[in-house]
Amino acid sequence: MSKDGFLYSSKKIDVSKKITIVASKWNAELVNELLQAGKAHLEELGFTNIKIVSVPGAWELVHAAQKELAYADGVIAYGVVIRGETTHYELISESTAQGLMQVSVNMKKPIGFGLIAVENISQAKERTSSSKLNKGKEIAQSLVEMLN
Ligand code: RBF
Repeated sequence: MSKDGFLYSSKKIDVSKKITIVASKWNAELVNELLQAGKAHLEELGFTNIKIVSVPGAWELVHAAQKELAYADGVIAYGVVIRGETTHYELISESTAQGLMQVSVNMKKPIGFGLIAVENISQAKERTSSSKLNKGKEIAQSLVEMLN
């Protein structure tokens, strides 16, 4: 069980597993909040084999995830897509989501899906700020559960 009461299965967590966090530079400040929360949770559990890979935008998360899964046991992908700032919103958010799912199925390895797709910057802050609903930890918990 993690500190906040999230229940992992009774099996001991294998903290030797290799995890790569892929994170996009678009909306970097917000993405960094997710990354820090996720990484801190993994470290709290005892994972030491954590690699961070930075990519230009959400679109590139798919390629990086596939490349990393050639040797990593699992990947967490963090990105923020904001509708207000991009007419590409649907294209980017949907294709990234589908791409990550496809990679996970093809590589037969889990991916923590941390693409935050929102209407505006205030919703984005709501889901990423460490004082609010930061989703970074929750997504890391899902990956650990799947690795387990
Ligand atoms: N990447 C993001 O991670 N979040 C975004 O909100 C975002 N908006 C974009 C809007 C436009 C108009 C374009 C052209 C790109 C955007 N990208 C965004 C970057 C995209 O994920 C990718 O890095 C670039 O298209 C280069 O391949």
